[in-house]
Amino acid sequence: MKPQHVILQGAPLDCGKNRRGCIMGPDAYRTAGLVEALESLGHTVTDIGNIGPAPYTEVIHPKLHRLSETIAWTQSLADATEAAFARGMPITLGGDHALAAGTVLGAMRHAAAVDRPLFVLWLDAHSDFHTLESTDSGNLHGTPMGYLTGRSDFPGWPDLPASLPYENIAMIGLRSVDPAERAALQQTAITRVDMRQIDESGIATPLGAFLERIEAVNGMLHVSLDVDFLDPAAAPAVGTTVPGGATVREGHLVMEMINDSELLTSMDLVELNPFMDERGRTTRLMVDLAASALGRNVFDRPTRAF
Ligand code: EXY
Ligand code: MN
Ligand code: MN
Ligand code: MN
Repeated sequence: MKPQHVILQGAPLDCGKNRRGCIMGPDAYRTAGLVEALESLGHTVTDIGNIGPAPYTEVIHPKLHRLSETIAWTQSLADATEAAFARGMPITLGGDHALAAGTVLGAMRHAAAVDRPLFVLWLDAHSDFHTLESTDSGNLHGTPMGYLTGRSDFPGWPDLPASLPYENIAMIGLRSVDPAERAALQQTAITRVDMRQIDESGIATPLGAFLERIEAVNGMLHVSLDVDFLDPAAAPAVGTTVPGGATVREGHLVMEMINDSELLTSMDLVELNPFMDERGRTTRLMVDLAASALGRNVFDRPTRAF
């Protein structure tokens, strides 16, 4: 990837589920050396620090956890991400996956302003495609794709400039999709790549096809990387572990292909729960993967030998 000016923004959002800990994510990435890793690749980095939610008053909802706070974060993160595009490439340090409602909305606004189509690569065990009605858990980190695609009303949430087209989404790594999500996904043109397909055919073929479609129309690419995309043996620091996930090499291959494509325009690193990590190894892996997406080869580490 050509040298970028990276805008790091911390989003210590912890309201998308009950288990606490993602609030510590942004500082864990900083501690693990994300800024230095990106600078060593030739990029310049501005860390704007941590963002907070827009002002809000929590109104207790009978089913949905911390709905008002999540809406307030969506507002502030959409504004911050849109503003960051004026200066460089936004990379958002989560925080749980509810934050993607705001970051992708910000990217959608920017894409509309520059008249380019936005594509989203969702690297996750889950589809996060619930509506406010279909979620059983009431955990809003399971809903950002439902919101962004406009498949249902999200009253009180920021308006979308337009719905994110299903054709512009690829979900890779799926292995925990609720029945209501599955039924809805089957009605869409979202590219869905589950772990069985990855086992049988590899991860490069569907990803390569998606990247080619983006390149063909001069699209922007937002990557939303959920820690639980990875196998919990490699990445234990997440509250929603699902066995049978992507290997370290599959993760790096995805990032290396993204780097080669020169298509990346924004990224989220989400669901890291440092409270559950083992001597920082999940955090370091996420830093390595982010660096791979922006230019580092896995065999080219300056600080650690194999
Ligand atoms: N589908 C489940 C739910 O709605 O509660 C689990 C969602 C987990 C979401 C994680 C972050 O990707
Ligand atoms: Mn997720
Ligand atoms: Mn997930
Ligand atoms: Mn559910």
